[in-house]
Amino acid sequence: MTDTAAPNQRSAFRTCPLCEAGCGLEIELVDEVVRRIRGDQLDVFSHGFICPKGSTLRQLHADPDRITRPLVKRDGEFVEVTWDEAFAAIESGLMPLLEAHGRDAAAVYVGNPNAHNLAGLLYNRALIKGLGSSNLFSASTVDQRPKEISAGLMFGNVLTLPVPDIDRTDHLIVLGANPVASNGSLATAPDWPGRIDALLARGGTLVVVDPRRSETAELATEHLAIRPAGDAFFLASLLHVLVAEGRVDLGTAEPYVRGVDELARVVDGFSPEATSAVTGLDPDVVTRIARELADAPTACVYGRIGTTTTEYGTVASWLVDVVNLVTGNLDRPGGAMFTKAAVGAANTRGPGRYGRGLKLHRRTTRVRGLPETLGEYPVVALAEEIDTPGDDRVRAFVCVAGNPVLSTPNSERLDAALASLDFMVAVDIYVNETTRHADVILPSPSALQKGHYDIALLQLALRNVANYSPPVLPLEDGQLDEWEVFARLALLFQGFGPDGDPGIVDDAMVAAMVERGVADEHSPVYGREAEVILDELSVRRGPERILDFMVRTGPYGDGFGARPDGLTLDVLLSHPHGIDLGPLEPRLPEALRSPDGMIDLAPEVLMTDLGRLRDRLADAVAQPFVLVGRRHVRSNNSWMHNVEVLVKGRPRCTLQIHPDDAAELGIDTGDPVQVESRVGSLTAPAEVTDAIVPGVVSLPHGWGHAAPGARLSVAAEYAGVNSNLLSDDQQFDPISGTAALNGIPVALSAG
Ligand SMILES: Nc1nc2c(c(=O)[nH]1)N[C@H]1C(S)=C(S)[C@@H](COP(=O)(O)OP(=O)(O)OC[C@H]3O[C@@H](n4cnc5c(=O)[nH]c(N)nc54)[C@H](O)[C@@H]3O)O[C@H]1N2
Ligand SMILES: Nc1nc2c(c(=O)[nH]1)N[C@H]1C(S)=C(S)[C@@H](COP(=O)(O)OP(=O)(O)OC[C@H]3O[C@@H](n4cnc5c(=O)[nH]c(N)nc54)[C@H](O)[C@@H]3O)O[C@H]1N2
Ligand code: SF4
Ligand SMILES: [Mo]
Repeated sequence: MTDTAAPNQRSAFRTCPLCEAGCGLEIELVDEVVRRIRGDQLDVFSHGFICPKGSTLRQLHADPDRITRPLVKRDGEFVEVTWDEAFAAIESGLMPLLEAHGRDAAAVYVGNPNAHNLAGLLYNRALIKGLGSSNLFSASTVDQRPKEISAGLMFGNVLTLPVPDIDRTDHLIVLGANPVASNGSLATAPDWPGRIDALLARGGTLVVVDPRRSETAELATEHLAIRPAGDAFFLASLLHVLVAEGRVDLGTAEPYVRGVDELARVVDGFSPEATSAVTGLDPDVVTRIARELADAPTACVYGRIGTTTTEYGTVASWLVDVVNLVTGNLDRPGGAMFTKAAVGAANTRGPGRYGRGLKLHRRTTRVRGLPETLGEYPVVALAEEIDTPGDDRVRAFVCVAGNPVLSTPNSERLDAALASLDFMVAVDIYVNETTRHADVILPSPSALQKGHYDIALLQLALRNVANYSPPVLPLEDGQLDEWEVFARLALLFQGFGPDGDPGIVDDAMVAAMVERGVADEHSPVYGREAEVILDELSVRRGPERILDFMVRTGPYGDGFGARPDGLTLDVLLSHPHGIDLGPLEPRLPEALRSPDGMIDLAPEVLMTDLGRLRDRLADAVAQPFVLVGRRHVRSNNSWMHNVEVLVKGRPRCTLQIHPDDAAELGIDTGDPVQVESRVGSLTAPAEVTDAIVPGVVSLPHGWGHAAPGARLSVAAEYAGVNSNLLSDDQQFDPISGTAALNGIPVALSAG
């Protein structure tokens, strides 16, 4: 925070927590009221860039619909209660269920905002451990889980995933991502549009592979309109050409790669001619794209949500990295590189290169026997775990910063299942489509009242940067901080009653971290007295204390004296615009964490799954219509439609359809179209556009705000429809359990 001219005015600087880009914000306050939010010109990473959502932290904070006091449902209506009453209601509603039916009687869903939230990232684990249920679900299985698994299998750690070095590359291929709207994902960088402009300005090329001519495709040198779910086949064909033409070159990664001999087995049967019916792409074009990749001085393939959320998500995610690897582009500037994050990265701990690797599928769900990944079950199984009778069914639900009724498949079934629960508690800021089913809602403070360090996403940044923002505004009198809510829930779940002291959890967590550090020969505090370290940290509590320890023991940290000019939380606090730790550098083999210290090019489970793709090639039946999603720069998943400045104007929840298909159906822009899938149906207004290929229609997710009992007065006026009424809980990628949110077969009729 810095003081400006008038004593009642000041500017504060804070990282935007709304998406992965993490732009720096300059927040002007007058009399401690936020007046204006702009891009922070001095931010070391974003240099003043923000999107239209960034400035709306002000409206979100001031939104009269935002919950600021705990709510308990009495006779079907939410009433405001004290914190003590709310926790007492959880104790009396939940604990008897757990005692009678066991811990698995409760399920947890951890939603997307937790990924951008210090309290969520640090304290959720205590809550989950305290609950002790194996029924853990999260947004990961409607998102990035396939990429985490392919990275875990190849490199040994799920967040050791290569990011596209777009600032230095000559040739970028983007599959199933629209960073001009989304601002990028699993590739943290503010201002993707500016970075793409710079790529093109320096003579580089951008190829976008997408069934829609997206905003990013509009900027591209070339757009390939692939059929939905075609990416794994397209990538296999690129490999086929590279192998057939003797263009395989592992570059500097070569000494650390095993499985190269298996390449022939990977590509067997996937010539561009063989995959053309599934991808919809001309074989000559695919062959040329492969040659261009091999010829480019540096190149990088980057795949995102359109590649992960399909039935072949894990194979596609794997093949992206294989293509980068065999064109010599892994771990070199301009290719796909590994970030060296200041905080929290598993790939900066320990001796380097060797690790435990990834174990998959250790247990399965009760009803369908779907396997676990990274300790979680696929969210496509959540509804059935609640609504399928049985003594061991899920009867209670804890929802932390999630809105699965709008964001997960077969929503109608989940909506009904949540209504049938014996007890539900939510930690959230709105009464929305999901939280309306809760018996108790515990509010978290607004973003402006919380400190911020993006522990997760800075591990995937396109530069090494560190940036901590303290809270801009204080908590209200008596308001609990979000970490205190999580800690108190953790104690309650463990049986310590409703009024536990959150400090107990906090102290125990930091003590455990310090104990581990002093006992770890690779930690800079190895062999030191835990008491002395704890004492040095004791000026703070909560997330800031834990963060201080993580920063100081991280790769750039001061090591509590070992490296006196290293980073501490104090150093971060004195750099409100962030600290630039430099461009990404090659990190092989030290970044690996695999059991044998090698990159596995051909993990067995993925090699086996290729059989499923070969079967698909054999019966490539043309589907009538398939549905895909899309994002808009003024939306953020399901929860920012209550901000008037973001939703006003032309309706955005439209069904994009090609003019030929529209003509066949006899519809025009604005006409209602009925869309039906195996699990549900809805009616949406048509948007006739040649930006989408024939046979494919697109609807954005996160809309459908007409639910009775929700308190979203603005969003209700711009309700739209919920696209996940159509996505199918039986259609998913079997390795990761991730839902196929793209490529859903649908039938259309004029509505
Ligand atoms: N069809 C289709 N479905 C999709 C997708 C798609 O592309 N197509 N995308 C998927 C993806 S990638 C994701 S990540 C998921 C997201 O889906 P979810 O994980 O369900 O997340 P959101 O929709 O963002 O809902 C976030 C919730 O957190 C609340 N919230 C916001 N800020 C805070 C906070 O600071 N603290 C607390 N406690 N609560 C807060 C909001 O009110 C809201 O209820 O959706 C997925 N669903
Ligand atoms: N404005 C905004 N920004 C966001 C979000 C948001 O909701 N709004 N959500 C955030 C979150 S949680 C995430 S995970 C990221 C996601 O960020 P992105 O991955 O960039 O997601 P989208 O913008 O939905 O772009 C996905 C693209 O994939 C295309 N597509 C669909 N199916 C296929 C397919 O089978 N193959 C190929 N090649 N393409 C396909 C779609 O047409 C679309 O253009 O965005 C984040 N940023
Ligand atoms: S792109 Fe927009 S929403 Fe994302 S961090 Fe930047 S300002 Fe926030
Ligand atoms: Mo996401």
